[in-house]
Amino acid sequence: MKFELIQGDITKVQADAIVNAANTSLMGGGGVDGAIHRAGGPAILEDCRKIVARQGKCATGEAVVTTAGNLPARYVIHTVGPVWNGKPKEEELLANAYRNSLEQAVAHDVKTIAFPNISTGIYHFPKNKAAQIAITTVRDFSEKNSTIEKVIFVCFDRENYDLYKSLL
Ligand code: AR6
Repeated sequence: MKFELIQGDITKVQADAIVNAANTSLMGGGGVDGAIHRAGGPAILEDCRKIVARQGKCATGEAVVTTAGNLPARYVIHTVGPVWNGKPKEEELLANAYRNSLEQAVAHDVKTIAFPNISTGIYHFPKNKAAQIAITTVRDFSEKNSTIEKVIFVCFDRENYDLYKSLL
């Protein structure tokens, strides 16, 4: 598995799947979630509604898959990161969000996947801790799985980009 690091807007990234930092309602929001729904168009929300009708809300740490609509990707993998309150359980939930997104990617034969820095915006997870969890979780997963060829970490802000650069 190859790792790539870029600074920019995930809606512009060409990959089989891009990951969305959603909320449990799956009905859209601000941050990267808002950007993905705006750029991808209404087909994404339509799929989200169907998923919620079928199986209810998406629990924190879980992941679901929809079309990517007009985005240059095949799928959007929506996962829900934890809101940061400083409890150890939140670190586990963030790791689950990355792991379950990767599991969904494998199930959909995704070879290239792009991740935003889940939970580090509106949900206030400390960026340094989040970057370590993201990289460790993806690396551990890659040791057991060889079907995903490339993981792209997409950092929107310079602080995250610099953190990832030094950790990778
Ligand atoms: N491309 C890549 N990364 C982005 C983009 C973009 N276009 N826009 C923002 N980021 P956030 P969260 C970065 O707040 O903390 C939503 O309302 C941003 O700089 O999007 O998981 C949801 O509906 C930050 O580093 O997600 C939830 O309610 C990272 O993406 C809630 O926010 C995550 O920031 C989820 O909060």
